[in-house]
Amino acid sequence: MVGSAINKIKGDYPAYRFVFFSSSEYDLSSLEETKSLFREVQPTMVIHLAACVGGLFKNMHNKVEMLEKNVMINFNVVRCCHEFDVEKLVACLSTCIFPDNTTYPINETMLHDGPPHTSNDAYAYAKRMLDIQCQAYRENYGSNFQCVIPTNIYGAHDNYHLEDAHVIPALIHKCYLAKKDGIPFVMRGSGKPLRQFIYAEDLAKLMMWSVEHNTDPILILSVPEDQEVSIEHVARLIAREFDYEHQLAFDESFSDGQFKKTADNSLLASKLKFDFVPIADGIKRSVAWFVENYATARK
Ligand code: GFB
Repeated sequence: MVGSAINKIKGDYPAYRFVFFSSSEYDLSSLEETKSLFREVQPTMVIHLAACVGGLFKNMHNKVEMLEKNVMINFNVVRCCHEFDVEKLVACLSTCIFPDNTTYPINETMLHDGPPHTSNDAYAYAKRMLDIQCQAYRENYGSNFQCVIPTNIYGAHDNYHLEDAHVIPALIHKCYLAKKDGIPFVMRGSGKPLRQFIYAEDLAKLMMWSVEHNTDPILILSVPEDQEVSIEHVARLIAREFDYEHQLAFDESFSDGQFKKTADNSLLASKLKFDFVPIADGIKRSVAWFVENYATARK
């Protein structure tokens, strides 16, 4: 999803030759395959987006894979960035890796101040190790290896798998099917948890800004705190796009996961004035993309 968003805006960066590839071409959990990719591409800069990701329910039920696959991918990519003299690495974490029992809003200094939420602790520790690995290379070799920390991402080219997807693509797919079959549109949990959502195309622009200008070792890439919304609000925005809000139902037998992970974006805001796509507009575009690309969308 984020790679596709960067691919969409690459024309705005004529100074760079962009090389994109997917996990079907190179398995980055293999050191040999990672080396052959670096040998072939000889990258100057790397935006590291490769990861085994998923929503709350995938994280809760696939902890071994979320830990081991991500640790191996990150180990190989960062190591190869060093061995192939990459000038700058921008690696991607997530705000779910911050401590769960903390004060809000969370900022870049609080990353390792306590355990993450149990629902995604395996994924969170794998991503925390990516920060530690980049830090180790900075200290030992002066490597220009940085990490950016987006909040929940959504947009076109998402993964719409009904069980493994993040909340927005999962609900877009569920509302699409519910309307088609004339049945209730069921949202999981209470709808009370709060999230900050960043539109993938906004994140793509901020990633490129980070490549060109960011000097901080870790940087939160998020909408401001006052744009935090409830899961119920998101479900209603999606249902309205399908003219199906009257059929919205809640299944509170499912977990709510972490109640909130409110992120402070003031470090980013101190460097860059950025107009984020409002959530209602982003959801309208995401629903339109899914309906148009239903046949080929990942699901
Ligand atoms: O995006 P999401 O799955 O993950 O959102 P997290 C979960 C919230 O949406 C919970 C509610 O409060 C769920 O109860 N929800 C309601 C649903 N209906 C659904 C549904 O059909 N599917 C899903 N998935 N949720 C993830 C981390 O946490 O955040 C990942 O586990 C990653 O590792 C991601 O960091 C950004 O926001 O809770």
